Formats: sequence, structure tokens, C-alpha cells
Amino acid sequence: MKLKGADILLKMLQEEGVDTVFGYPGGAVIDIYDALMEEKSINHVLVRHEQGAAHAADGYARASGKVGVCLVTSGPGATNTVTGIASAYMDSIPMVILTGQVPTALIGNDAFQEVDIVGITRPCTKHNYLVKDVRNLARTIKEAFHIARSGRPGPVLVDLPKDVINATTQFNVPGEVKLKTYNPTYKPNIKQLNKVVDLIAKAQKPVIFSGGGVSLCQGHRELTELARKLQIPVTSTLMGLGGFPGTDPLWLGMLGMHGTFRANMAVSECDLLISVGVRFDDRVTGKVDEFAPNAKIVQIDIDPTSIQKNVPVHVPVVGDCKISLAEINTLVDKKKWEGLEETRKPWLAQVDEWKQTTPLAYQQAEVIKPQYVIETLYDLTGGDAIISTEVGQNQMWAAQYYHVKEPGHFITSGGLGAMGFGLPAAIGAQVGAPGTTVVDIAGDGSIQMNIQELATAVQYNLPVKVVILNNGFLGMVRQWQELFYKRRYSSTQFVHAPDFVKLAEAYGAVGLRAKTPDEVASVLREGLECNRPVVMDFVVEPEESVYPMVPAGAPIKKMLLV
Ligand SMILES: Cc1ncc(C[n+]2csc(CCOP(=O)(O)OP(=O)(O)O)c2C)c(N)n1
Repeated sequence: MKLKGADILLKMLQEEGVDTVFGYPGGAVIDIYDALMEEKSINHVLVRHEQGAAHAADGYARASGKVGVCLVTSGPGATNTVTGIASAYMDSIPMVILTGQVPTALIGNDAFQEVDIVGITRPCTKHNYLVKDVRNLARTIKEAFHIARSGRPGPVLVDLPKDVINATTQFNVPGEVKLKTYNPTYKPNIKQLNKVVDLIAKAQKPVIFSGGGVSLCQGHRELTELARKLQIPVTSTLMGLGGFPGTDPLWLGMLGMHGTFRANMAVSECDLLISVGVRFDDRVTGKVDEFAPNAKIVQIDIDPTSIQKNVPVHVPVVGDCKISLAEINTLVDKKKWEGLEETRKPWLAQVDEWKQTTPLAYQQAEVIKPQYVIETLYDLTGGDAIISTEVGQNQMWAAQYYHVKEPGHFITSGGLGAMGFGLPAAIGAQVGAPGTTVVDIAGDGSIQMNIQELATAVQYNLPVKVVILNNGFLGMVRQWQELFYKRRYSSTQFVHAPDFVKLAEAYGAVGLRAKTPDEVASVLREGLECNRPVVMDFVVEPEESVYPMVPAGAPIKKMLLV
């Protein structure tokens, strides 16, 4: 069957099971959009900014477990996606980004709307392609999806020159992808796993440290089984929230700069750290030399290049986290664990004491405390919502006070920390998980970075909720200025702010506001019950800070407390 490049592309998207594309048209991709109009099986979500398309594809991928897809034009369309691509890359999110390109004959000639997007995104994609011949198009798309979703997932970009999209060729669905230089190891080495089990048997004070990798490979059940079976407390990275139930008695809370006292203390004191699907980001380790100083460290990861990268590891395990944990569970079942409860008692008692003496806490006041908004949101949703966040204090309070129960239910720009992520990601998540309550927890700064996407939510009847913790500041930067720059608030206060209620209404969404603590629950209730996009503006204490806090570069044991 002879087909045009644009039609081949759509056939291949169908082959890969794509039901939704987030995008924005332009000259270089107009032919793809023309073909898309006839293609009823693919739903296109027209965003208002290409950064929104990339974040929405990311949110969709995290909520649905499928590959997120976005489609944009050449030049500015492509460059506008870069923040979204970099964010997905840092968080290992499977995505395929389709960019238009000028015709092949014009590439390198400074043609209208030409950029070298392949060059620009080389450091922030798992892989990228420029398709120069329509005969390679189908296979390239197949490879792009394979690479995006296999091994350590990530974003893959495919640049599509206009003449390639318009050219015609014979179309056959390509066979299975076999790449000589790319062969992820899924099955871990049994010798290494035996070493892990031996270490667990010897440990008096073990901790499991789980990361985004656990959620990405859906290894949460295996992780929970191991922790409960051997009574090992669990902490996680920001990306790892939801990989272990945030309501379990063994849950320590998040680790690192804004981690809980007991998580930071437990890792600092433990004698065995079983790290699964983490990359030891500096926000987690603090001063590397003093990170888990007494522990034997196990690192399980599908990406061999991530092992030993930041922290020396005693037992490396290269493999899929779910498979590795399942095999460890099998080995554990074969061993006798006599007197385990007695052995664990002192350690669990110590952990509990840390929790009792230094819990997460804040002072209630006449004004609304941001932590109170999140706590009330958690109570009202029963934890049954997908939470996306912006970046800053809002993100940290969400991580601390919303007890995430499942993978894919906490969607945040973890590695890159991109303000403007939360709203488009929430839109993507709402498309990927229809019928689920999706709430973007936002700061008044971050929400203004992609607030135009409210129009997208309204156009497609996506009932996302935005909870703005409105402190009138770029709060997280203000907090650093307060603590480390003698309160010199250089350019962190918003002298002028929009009326978020009116702004929501102008976009066709619902706007609500709470100014006092006793209005918080009723506004949240009204917002959550409403089946339309809603913006809830909570006027909160302007100078509230996030605690605990580990100053940058300090050991995680050295926390500033409230
Ligand atoms: C795109 C981008 N620009 C700048 C920053 C640096 N930054 C990190 S947190 C923050 C303040 C965020 O303020 P706001 O969204 O109001 O949230 P709050 O901290 O007050 O909750 C800034 C400017 C960033 N993370 N992303």
C-alpha cells in the first residue's frame, strides 16, 4: 500500500496504541494536522503553548502508564517544548515528541522557522532522530516508541522535515525492533541478589529507599511485600512518592532537603540502605560524604550508568526494579527469619521515637496556613486523587502533607523543577485517567507560567482543580533569602498580581477564594464537587516556610526545624 508520510505517521501511532496527541499546529506540520482531521481513533488536544503540550504528554504518561505523545511545528514550536522534554528526561518519563522541520533541502540554510532541534535536545532526550527519507519513517517511529518505553524510560524526539511528510512510499508495518547497541538488562544477576539477602539477614537497622524507578516499572507491590515481610522502614525520593503507601506504619516520609526528621535520621543511622530505582540526587543526599555513613548500600537500577554515579555502592544490581524485587522476595521466602520481630524491635522503636519527638508540624493561626490547605485536601479526597504540583514551597508541602498511596498519583517535575509544570501535567493526567479527581497544587508564581492552559481544560471539559497557595511571593526563593540572605527579598515579592478568581472566570472556569481558615474546607469541598475546571485561590500566610530544611551542602542529619 502506497501512502504519504503524514498518513504513515498516523498509522504508526495507531500501531503503537496512541489514543491521544497533545499539540499545536504550524506550517511545517500542517499536512500532519490535515491527515489527523480524518483520523478518528486519535484524539488531539490543542494546547495553548507548546511547553504545555510537552508537560501534558508527561502528565498523561505518568497517569496512564502509556507513552505520552506531543506534536509541534518547527522552530519556535520545537524550542517551546525543550523545558518539557528536559523535565521528562530528568524524571525518566516515556514520551515521543514529534517536531516539524523545514524541507530537507533547506536544512542548515537559516530557513524560516528552522532550528536544529535534534542538536538542541541531544543532551535532554534519551535518543533523537531526524528522518531524512520517507522510507525510514515507519521504522523510525517504531524505534522511537521502543526506546521511549523500554529500559530506563525517557523522551525520544523525531524531527520530521516537511518534504518527508509529503513524500509517498510503500507502507508495511515494520517488524520487531532489534538494536545492536541498545539492550537493557531486565533480569538481575542472581549472585548479586543473594548478596542483598545476606546483607538483610545481617542488618540490625535496615532502611529501604525507593525512587521514581519503582513507580515507573510498577514495582510497588513487590516493594511493599518486601518491606512488610521483613519489617523494614521505607523512605523515598520526591519522585518515589506513591511507590509505598504513605499511610503504612513503616512509611518514614520523604528523604532529603525537605524530608521528615525520622527519614533523614533513619538513613543517617541505618546499617543497610536498600536503594531501588533512585539516582541519589543532591537534594536527597545533602553532603555526599556524610550520606548514610554507617550503611552498606545496595543500589538496584535498570540503568547501569546510574549506579555509583553519585554515591559509592557496596552491592550494585542492574535490572528492572519490579523483577529484582520479586526475585528478592522469592529468595527471602526460602530463608528462615527466626526472631525477626525481636530483632527489629529496637530499630522500629527508635524510628517511632523520632516520629513522636519531631513530627511534621506547623502552628495554626488566624491566617490560612498552606499546610492546613493540603491536610484538608487530603482529608476530603481520602487520598483518592491524582496530585500534580508546580515547583517551590507548594510542591514540598504537597509532598509532606498529602499521603500518596499509589504510583502515578503524585506528578511533579522532580529532577528539573520546572515552574509551570503542574497545570498542563494535570490536564494530561486528567486525559490519561478520566473519572479521577486531578488536583494541581500551585504557587501564585508558578501558576502564572502556564495559566493559559486553563483554556485547554475548559475546551475539552477536563475538570482539573487548581489549588493556589497564594503567598504573594516566590515563596521558596523568599525562604532562602530569609534564612541565608538576611531577609533581603530581592525580586521575590509580587507587587502586582491578577485576581485569580476573575482570571478563572475569564477563561470559562470556576473561581473560588478562601481568606480565613474556616473557609478552607468549604471552598475545597465546593471545588472538588464541581465537574468543571476550578481555580481555588487560598490567601495564605505570606512568610510561612517549609521545615524541616537541610541547608544546601549540609549532611541530611543537620536539619533546621520549625
Ligand atoms: C522555570 C523556573 N524558573 C525559576 C525557578 C526557580 N524557583 C524555584 S521555586 C521558585 C518560587 C516559586 O514560587 P511560587 O510558584 O509562588 O511557589 P511557592 O514557593 O510560593 O509555593 C522559583 C522562582 C524554577 N524552579 N523554575
